[in-house]
Amino acid sequence: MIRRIVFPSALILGLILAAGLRADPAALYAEHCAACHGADRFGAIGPALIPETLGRMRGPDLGAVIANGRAQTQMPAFGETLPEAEIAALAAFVTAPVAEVPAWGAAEIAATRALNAGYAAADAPVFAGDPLNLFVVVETGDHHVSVLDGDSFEVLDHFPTPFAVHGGPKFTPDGRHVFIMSRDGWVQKYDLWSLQEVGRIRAGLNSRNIAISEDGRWIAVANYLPATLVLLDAGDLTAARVIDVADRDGVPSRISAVYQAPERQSFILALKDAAEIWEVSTVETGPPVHEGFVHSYEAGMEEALAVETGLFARRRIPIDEPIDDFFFSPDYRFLIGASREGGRGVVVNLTVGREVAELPLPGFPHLGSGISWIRDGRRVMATPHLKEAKLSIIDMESWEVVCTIETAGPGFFLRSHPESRYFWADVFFGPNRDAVHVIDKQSLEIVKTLRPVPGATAAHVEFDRSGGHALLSIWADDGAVIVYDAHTLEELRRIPMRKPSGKYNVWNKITFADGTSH
Ligand code: DHE
Repeated sequence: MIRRIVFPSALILGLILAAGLRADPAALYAEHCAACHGADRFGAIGPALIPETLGRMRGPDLGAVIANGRAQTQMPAFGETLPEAEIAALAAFVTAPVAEVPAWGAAEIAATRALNAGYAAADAPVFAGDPLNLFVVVETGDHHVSVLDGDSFEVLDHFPTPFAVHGGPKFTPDGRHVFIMSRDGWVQKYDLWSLQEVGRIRAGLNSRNIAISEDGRWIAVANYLPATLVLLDAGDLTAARVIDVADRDGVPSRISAVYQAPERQSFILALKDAAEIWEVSTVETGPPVHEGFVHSYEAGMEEALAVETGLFARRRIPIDEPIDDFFFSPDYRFLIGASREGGRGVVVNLTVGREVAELPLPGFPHLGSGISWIRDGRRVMATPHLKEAKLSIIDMESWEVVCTIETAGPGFFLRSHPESRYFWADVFFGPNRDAVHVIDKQSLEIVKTLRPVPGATAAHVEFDRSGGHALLSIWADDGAVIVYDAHTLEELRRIPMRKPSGKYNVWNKITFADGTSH
């Protein structure tokens, strides 16, 4: 019989203390974990065991995973073989910072590149449905992705991903290939016509997100560990360039996130540990040199900030404070950013390269989940707040917060579609995390609050290509994707899934439809 052990976190320290010197966690790690998770804890056939990844994982506590194993993975249960104190010591050991980050440059990255030997590119989709109305659904419960036909809602494929996928997958402009990133820095390429993995490569040790260039040729990987921006060839997954990310004084910085700016043919990224935004060209002609931007540079900085030329040329835009999270105007002239703790947002004109407005945004705004649409002839955007039960609606011409909408709790994701009169806002935190608000885009009134599975987190919505259906995730191990009629808001069907998180419609993503994420 399997012994199920649950570790209330308060017990862990006591157990370690009680174990005294008996449990040498480094020796325990070397004996029981290193073969799969790497001697340096940065992963091997198993995921990296470092605080940068583990601290962000939702799910059972670490002691319980070590004791009980992970279903449907090679992670065994140690509850029968190790005393509780040793399990607690191991859990503490793998959540402590790692003293030394291994080198992860072009050679190390190249050594991880693994192409699928069985992959055969199909000449046409191997299924009958509309290839541009597919959904890619990330199932975090079993570390798989399901490919869903957006008309019949049939699951066309269910394939394994690297451990702990985070952020939105990125699609080639023709919608044929999708790139998926894990927190451990793996980038997986999948062919949506052949329904097969093409290959994967580990571009970082702990990564933030990825972006694809406007022409579909390059994938930018934003890393926390090490502090690099890696440019992959989207065709064969080779690393074309590894750029060390450091401020103008040479101090390394993590990247908050990177996005494609299609109108500018560039990637835009913000540095997390330095007050700089970078624009990296994705065309041979280098970055667009906009009249006026140079004047924003401080005196004496010209040399450090000299404009580079050619493919991947970088332009630095100095700002007042580092930003964690950001959003763009649809023409990519303006970046709206915030440091989550700062209580204020800033608007940066990317063309002239300087801050042009400030916004009062307390309560950890989650601008990365922002959406925008036209209301009364003016473009507005909405952002949730991770620590306040409200949404802020911002006028994108005057840069004023025009109103806030009270919600049943702090939310995480927003979604809409050009053909929908509503936007959907989940309540991700607190006792009402099973609720989702449907809000009229013009009146800004909550027209309905759905609570499809009382007690279970309901979050992240995506529309189909036509805007006629909205799909909502129930984030539970025996969860589901629920399909709603997006006009009547009636539930139509439930598709069982293992803790589905984000889902992404090919058409909405490749057309940058108003209401979807980047
Ligand atoms: Fe995310 C997207 C940052 C925690 C699920 N999240 C993003 C993006 C950023 C970001 C910058 C946009 C990247 C992109 O799509 O290219 N996320 C952060 C954080 O800073 C935060 C708060 C802390 C952290 O862990 O890093 C955070 N995110 C989470 C979670 O805990 C979530 C709910 C579960 C998980 O998988 O880790 C989560 N984040 C998501 C999802 C998206 C995302 C599903 C894509 C949304 C979309 O519709 O595009």
